[in-house]
Amino acid sequence: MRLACAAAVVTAVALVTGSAGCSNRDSPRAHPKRPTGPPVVASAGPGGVQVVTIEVDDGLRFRPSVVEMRPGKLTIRLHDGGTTPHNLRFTATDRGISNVVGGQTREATFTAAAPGTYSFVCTYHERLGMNGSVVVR
Ligand SMILES: [Cu+2]
Repeated sequence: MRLACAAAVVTAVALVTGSAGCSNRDSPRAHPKRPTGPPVVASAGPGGVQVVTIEVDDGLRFRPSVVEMRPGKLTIRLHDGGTTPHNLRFTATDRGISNVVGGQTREATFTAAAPGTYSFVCTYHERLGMNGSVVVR
């Protein structure tokens, strides 16, 4: 299984580097996956790229936390409606979307050619169960 980053388009905000606040002291196993609702099917966008918006806020959850798509390209728009910074990182590839906070939206387009489940986390709040997955059918 492979999830490749095809392109990254960022809204007009400063590029944030690094991952301050990340800690691996606690095992993620202590906080199992808890879907925040039913899976959401990514919608068809321009050029055959599938699109989904994932909302985050001070509740420390991805909504939706499970996204379903067909094999192909998926643009994820990560919108933070709160004041807590978040990011999104696919655990198998270390690719994802860097910090959003305070009303910002960042998006990136990924290619998932093969069916499978691709897990992602917010690296800041992984230990608190902030995780999700893209299911390619
Ligand atoms: Cu977070």
